[in-house]
Amino acid sequence: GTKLGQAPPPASYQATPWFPRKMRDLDTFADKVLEMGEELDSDHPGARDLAYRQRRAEITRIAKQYRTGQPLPHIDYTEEEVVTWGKVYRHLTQLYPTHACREYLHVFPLLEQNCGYSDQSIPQIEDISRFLHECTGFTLRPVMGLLSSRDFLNALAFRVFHSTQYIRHSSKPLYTPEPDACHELLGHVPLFANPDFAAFSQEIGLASLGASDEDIAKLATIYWFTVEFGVCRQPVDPTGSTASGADANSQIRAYGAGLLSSFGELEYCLSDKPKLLPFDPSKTCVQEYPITQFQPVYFVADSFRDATEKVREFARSLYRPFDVRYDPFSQTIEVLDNK
Ligand code: HBI
Ligand code: FE
Repeated sequence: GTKLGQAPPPASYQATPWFPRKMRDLDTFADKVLEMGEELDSDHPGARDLAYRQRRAEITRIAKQYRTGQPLPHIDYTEEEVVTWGKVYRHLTQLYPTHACREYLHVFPLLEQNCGYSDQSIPQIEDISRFLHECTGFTLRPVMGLLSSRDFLNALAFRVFHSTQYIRHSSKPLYTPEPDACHELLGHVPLFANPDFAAFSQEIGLASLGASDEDIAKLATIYWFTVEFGVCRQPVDPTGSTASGADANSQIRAYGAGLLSSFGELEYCLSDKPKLLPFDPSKTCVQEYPITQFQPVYFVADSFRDATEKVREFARSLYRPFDVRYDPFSQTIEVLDNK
């Protein structure tokens, strides 16, 4: 309830939007995709390949039917899909030692040992989800395609990441206009095994529960410049490369999934071409960005812990008439009506 002396809600905050309170509530997202769920755009590399479109429809249908508590769908990948995955895998793994952050490099061999990561086969999200759960409590859920920012971020509050299972079209192995399994499994998955990164991701998710549309847009922009396109400063590895923005004692490395899953942009982001700015949620949240070109601007985090603290402080500055807390034992959101 409203306490005496408390500022009234800003005009931009209407009634509290619905948000998931328990794990099963995420089932309501299953058929709410924005685009690319069942149809492909006319400029999609696979748009005129009937066999590809049927394959996409099959994998999409499987995601649509998934419900909380069921085993995660096993996909029998075709030879062609494995070949495409293998090309992406070999290209990217060649760059990781000099371009990926140390947390990513620490986890990657564990995924090879425990989850079947290799250039010869596509790992199954069931195996990955079990591994992540043991590391940080993160789990994966299949998804048809792009969710709204609100739904996608809300799931992060539960340490749930929505993962597509289809593979990009074989005609353009190093390009995809949308998230695919290569992006999810090579770009996103490794860092969800890191406790500090898991906490950071959940922090954005918690801030998104019941947030105004305006604040969701800000949080989605923060997500974009961190989880998708974040770079970080870390101590120099004497065997590694140096990049712009680094000094004698520090170097810049990539941790964003959009970078770690893109051969071209992973090289570009550490070159002297883009502009680097310090990560500061109140500034980052209003930065404009292109979605179909390399980013002109990246934000540099000092550490995942520092970034988490900054997002928590930023979230406190947003208006919401309650606090939230995640209870991992019951997998529910507690709403603290204390404001
Ligand atoms: N949906 N399935 C899916 N995967 C994403 O990576 C994703 C999404 N919806 C929105 C989104 N990412 C972000 O760009 C932000 O809007 C949160
Ligand atoms: Fe992504």
